[in-house]
Amino acid sequence: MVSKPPAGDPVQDAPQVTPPQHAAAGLPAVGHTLRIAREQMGSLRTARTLLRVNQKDGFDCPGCAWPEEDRRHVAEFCENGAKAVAEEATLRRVTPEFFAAHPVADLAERSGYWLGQQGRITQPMLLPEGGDRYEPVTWERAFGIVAEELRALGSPDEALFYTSGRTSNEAAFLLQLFAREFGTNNLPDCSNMCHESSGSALTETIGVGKGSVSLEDLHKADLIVVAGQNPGTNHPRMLSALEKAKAAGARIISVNPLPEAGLERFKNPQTPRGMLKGAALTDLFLQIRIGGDQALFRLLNKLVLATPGAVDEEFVREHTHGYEEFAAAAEEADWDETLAATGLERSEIERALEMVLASERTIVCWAMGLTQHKHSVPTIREVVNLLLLRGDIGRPGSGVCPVRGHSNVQGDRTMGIFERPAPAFLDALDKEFGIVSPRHHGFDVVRSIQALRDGEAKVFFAMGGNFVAATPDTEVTEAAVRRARLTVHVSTKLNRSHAVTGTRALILPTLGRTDKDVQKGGRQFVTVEDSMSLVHASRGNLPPASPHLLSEPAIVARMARAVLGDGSATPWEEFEADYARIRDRIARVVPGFEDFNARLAADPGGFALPHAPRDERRFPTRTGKANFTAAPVEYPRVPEGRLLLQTLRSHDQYNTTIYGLDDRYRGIKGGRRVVLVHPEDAAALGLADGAYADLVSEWTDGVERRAPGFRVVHYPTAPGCAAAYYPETNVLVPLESTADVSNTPASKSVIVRLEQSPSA
Ligand SMILES: Nc1nc2c(c(=O)[nH]1)N[C@H]1C(S)=C(S)[C@@H](COP(=O)(O)OP(=O)(O)OC[C@H]3O[C@@H](n4cnc5c(=O)[nH]c(N)nc54)[C@H](O)[C@@H]3O)O[C@H]1N2
Ligand SMILES: Nc1nc2c(c(=O)[nH]1)N[C@H]1C(S)=C(S)[C@@H](COP(=O)(O)OP(=O)(O)OC[C@H]3O[C@@H](n4cnc5c(=O)[nH]c(N)nc54)[C@H](O)[C@@H]3O)O[C@H]1N2
Ligand SMILES: [Mo]
Repeated sequence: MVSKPPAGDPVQDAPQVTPPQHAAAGLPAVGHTLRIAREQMGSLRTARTLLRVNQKDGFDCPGCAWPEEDRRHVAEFCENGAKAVAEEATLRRVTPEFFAAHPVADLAERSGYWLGQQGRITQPMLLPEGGDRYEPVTWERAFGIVAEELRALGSPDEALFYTSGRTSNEAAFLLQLFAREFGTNNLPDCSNMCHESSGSALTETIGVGKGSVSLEDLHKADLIVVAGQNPGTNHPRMLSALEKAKAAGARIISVNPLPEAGLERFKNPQTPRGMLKGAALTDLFLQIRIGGDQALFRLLNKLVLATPGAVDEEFVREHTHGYEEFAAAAEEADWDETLAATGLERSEIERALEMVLASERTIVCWAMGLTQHKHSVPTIREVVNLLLLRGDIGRPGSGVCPVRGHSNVQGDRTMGIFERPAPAFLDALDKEFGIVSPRHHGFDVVRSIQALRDGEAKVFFAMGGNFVAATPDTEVTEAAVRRARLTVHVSTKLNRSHAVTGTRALILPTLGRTDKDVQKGGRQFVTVEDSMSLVHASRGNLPPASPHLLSEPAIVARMARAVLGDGSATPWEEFEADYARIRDRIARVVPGFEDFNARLAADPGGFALPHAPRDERRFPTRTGKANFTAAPVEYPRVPEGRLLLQTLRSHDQYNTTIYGLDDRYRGIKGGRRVVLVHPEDAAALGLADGAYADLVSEWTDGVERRAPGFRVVHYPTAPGCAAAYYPETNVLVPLESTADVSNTPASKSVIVRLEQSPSA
């Protein structure tokens, strides 16, 4: 299987390479932001829009899920948040004339960058059966087609309802309600590819699948471990919190195969001093081999256990379960094996231990570097073991901090977007709406692709996102999606998923975060939940990109009426007219949302959801205690002459949305088809810096997956490891290569060989 770079792209992918930088943000970042914003929005709209980001009466930044500081800066956004806003608030438009001029086959030849640059979609579009291009369609006809196809299914479980994490609480609640009234739990979401491993590990160990810290906790911590995360690019506002923590005396350990600029030094664009000088953030950089984290934490745990007085015995006795078994397993940890698994020096691990022991309040933050491996769930459980040993859950300044991606991915899950809902949730939903939700589990993302591939699923509906580009095994996935009877995408912008269609396809254009939303009941706002369980309102203020757009809640409500007809007693029309009525129902179904509307009215800045381990050291697990766990230590074994490839984000992208072709902090300009390789590995493979190579993934199924023409960049990554950007490399990730338990694609550990190729 070969994935070629798209042919129909006027922009040449011709990467230029300079040495990586050692600091993030600061003046160049501000200039870069304003340039991108003005190109998309013009000067006036740039000023109007960027001033509303993350303000109490404004809209929630559509970038990442990092929370806002309580006293907000006038400019409570970052370079990459501004890019996300500019991408949505752009003045460019994709009209029916555009679709008339570009058959689907033509769109399929374009790069994701080109597609995104065309602008906001203005009208609902239909690709009819046998047609070669999208045609305008009325909303009524569009929902009629969805109803025809859904009603024609042999079983509701032949339909899939995907959600990307930008969807508001209100829209997400309606979508899961609709799916369950229709009769399926097939609610895959981007979380399945993202923090599912965190949710799985945390639910098992502490009873709540969410982080247990607030911003104030970060400010109070003695030690913050940042493992498998690149905040300088992906959560830039987190750097302000780390800076604040450091100023208050915290120390920071970063665990990463790459030296990431933001973690080394941060130039805060919101303070004059910060702009010029910047602060060193990391005290100890553990340049770990990809997938070595479980071994590292296991050995640290053994060393903590062996240190007199280091274990919080009272906490362990009162609040935990499984200590003996875990301690026995930790006892087995071995220095030699750990050094081999991690590639670290003994002295580095000893230094980390000293810092752990010196800390009374430790927080561990992580993102995709920990969640996208075969053994991600046991890795995160091992992190929890350390915090439990030290009593670092449910006291100020300490805890677990999985840093979420999409701005409302956590909220969507809270609203019931989950293929394996808890029975208590379904009971409450059924009682409120007088329905009978299916109790059997639905399909997650990987199972959904398999179901499409095997003909078990026939209708694919996506609330946002870019399914075929975000998912693994591009060739397999695209072929699977093409087997569908109908594909439907609720989207703001054009992307590859609109070009890879079922027999019929619909594009339903929708309002974004920045757009003003007016319904029969007046001007509406929506709500979101950030990575620290804070719920707050988001209100767009720009005139919508076109008069033909519908909001996401309106789309679900109208689809539900078309599909369910008189069979549904749910007041869909009322929900569309006034989102406060949706929130009234959320308040009665979802714990923690009692008096939802009243609390928002009292403080639009929002409220924190309850979190039993954080608030009262109560652990709602199977055992009623926090669980120590003792899984065997695993790490990837890479055959001779092969490298372990991680697929990650550049600085100029938001997942599959490409803002530009630079990765400034890593010194890459003007191209994305690069592979970062340690100079010694490159030398052993005979690959000079600037050579071109095909990346070929080797998996147990014997199928050869190839991504051709990557420029080799000699780069200070951990030896044996390589890195290249997603989504170009998704073709290399086998569909069946997933994390145990969470079934998350193992996008951070792909065994590859590099074959020299003539050129790009
Ligand atoms: N600007 C911008 N912001 C974003 C996004 C975006 O694309 N652009 N995406 C959003 C989303 S959905 C998400 S989930 C987050 C993603 O945020 P991140 O998780 O920071 O994103 P990645 O680029 O995947 O980076 C993974 C990091 O983990 C490291 N890593 C890889 N393998 C390992 C390992 O085995 N061990 C350790 N310790 N480290 C490892 C990599 O070197 C890299 O620094 O960001 C969100 N925010
Ligand atoms: N190889 C590899 N694969 C990965 C990852 C990786 O690290 N490596 N990361 C994974 C992760 S963490 C994630 S979260 C997924 C992301 O998977 P997705 O969430 O599916 O992908 P995005 O690229 O974020 O989706 C972008 C599209 O969303 C639409 N959109 C934007 N705003 C809105 C809106 O307000 N409403 C609606 N309806 N649509 C909107 C636009 O049309 C845009 O093109 O990818 C995963 N895939
Ligand atoms: Mo994500």
